[in-house]
Amino acid sequence: MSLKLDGFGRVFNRFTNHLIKTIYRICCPTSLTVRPLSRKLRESTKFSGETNLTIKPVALKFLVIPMTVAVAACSSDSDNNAVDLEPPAVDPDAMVCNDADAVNLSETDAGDFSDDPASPNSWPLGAGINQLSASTESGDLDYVQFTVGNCDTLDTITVNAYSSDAGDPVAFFALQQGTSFTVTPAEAAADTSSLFGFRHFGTADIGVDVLAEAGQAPGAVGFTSPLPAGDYALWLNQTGSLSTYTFDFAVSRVAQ
Ligand SMILES: [Ca+2]
Repeated sequence: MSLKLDGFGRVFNRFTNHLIKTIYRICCPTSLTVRPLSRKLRESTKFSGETNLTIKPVALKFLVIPMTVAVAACSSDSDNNAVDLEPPAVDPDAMVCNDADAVNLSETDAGDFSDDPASPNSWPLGAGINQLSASTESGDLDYVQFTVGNCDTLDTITVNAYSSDAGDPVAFFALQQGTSFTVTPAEAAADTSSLFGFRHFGTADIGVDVLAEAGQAPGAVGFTSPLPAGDYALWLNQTGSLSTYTFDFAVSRVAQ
């Protein structure tokens, strides 16, 4: 970025140039060169270069003009040259990384998972393989809310095991973002647009990562795995015979 300054005396030019550069450096990450052309005070102040700015009247000198030029030049640079801004500084006190290890959640230990979408079982994930095990059948809905901690990502959800007493080959799961599930099964059946992702799973999916495909479900909000830190609600459903399932939730932790 280059600006040419015209219309000030020597001392005022130096003062103005310094202010422009200082303010510009605060506003923009790119360098700026300001070159005075004349020491003669004129009725207007002109700047040439990429921005070709003209600012009147000169009575707005000292603070107003340098600030205007710097901000205008910054805006011009941002619009025309797609300036990459520095990422916002992260407050270390506000960003505490999760340090928990993987933890399993099962109906064997916790009892039947919640049937209430507004109050699912809570499951904070840790680094490693977190296993979710339960059984479901017609009339038994399972709702679980899991949390991916700061500095963690949920990379995959792999079907570890699935079996059905009467040979029902598939069950169903869906995801929403947040701490509760807000869509009823009937609403989801009619309109999937409020679901973050969903997928059937069953005997044919042992060893398969169902997270990635759930994010590509037609009509859903959709996502690309891995999932970042945040709260997610899981709805597991089987409209057929009693089926048991185990998922492996694989969580990675970014090195600190
Ligand atoms: Ca259950």
